[in-house]
Amino acid sequence: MMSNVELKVEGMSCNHCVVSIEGALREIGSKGKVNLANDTVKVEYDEKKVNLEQIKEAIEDQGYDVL
Ligand SMILES: [Cu+2]
Repeated sequence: MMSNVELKVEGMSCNHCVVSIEGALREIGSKGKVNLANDTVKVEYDEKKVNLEQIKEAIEDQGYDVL
């Protein structure tokens, strides 16, 4: 069962941010899509493999704040 969440993320400004965040989410086995226009990241993930806390940590580890 796949879950979807949309997170508000502070500090994203350019394509480097998109690549960093989407890559970090891929590494933990989820699929992220950054939207720079409204500062959000949509994440699709399998709750059996990864939880929301890990998703937030992966983004924060790249240097961004999850609101
Ligand atoms: Cu950037």
